[in-house]
Amino acid sequence: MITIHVLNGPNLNLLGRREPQIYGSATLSDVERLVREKAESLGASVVFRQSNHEGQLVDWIQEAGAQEAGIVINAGAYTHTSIALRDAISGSGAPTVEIHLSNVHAREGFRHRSLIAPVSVGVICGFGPLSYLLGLEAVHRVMVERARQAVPSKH
Ligand code: CA2
Repeated sequence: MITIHVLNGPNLNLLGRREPQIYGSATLSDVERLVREKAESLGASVVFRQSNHEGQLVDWIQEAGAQEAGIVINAGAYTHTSIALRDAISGSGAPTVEIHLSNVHAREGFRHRSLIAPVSVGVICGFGPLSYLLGLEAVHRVMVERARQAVPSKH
């Protein structure tokens, strides 16, 4: 079974409780419920986690890689600063989709740069909680396709 780790970075535990004009009113638990429903419809297993600590996120990325799982990551502000997360993603070999609730390109200049985008399969931003579901579907499709290509053809 395909397993996807959905990882959330700093301050995302506050979702739905502060700055609803930017991030909406859904809490992280609401997002987790939607993600679990989507994973079930895909027939995938999901691990959903949040940490405010960079090293913890590095450990979880390594864990996903060791389990040959995929990753959907909203790295929060670490997206724009963390070489450690970038190295962890690239070293893990896990297909990774970077996601954001907000459209980071319509916001402050410092949010336009992502250190993890170049080592991710792709980036989805600006769709609120739907970004998580699109990210889940995208990484699932990539993993199904990679598994199909790994099976030797009969022809
Ligand atoms: O749009 C996103 O998903 C972000 O990853 C959210 C990060 C921000 O630093 C990124 O540039 C874009 C911030 C997450 C903090 O979320 C809060 C939620 C509610 C109240 C305060 C912060």
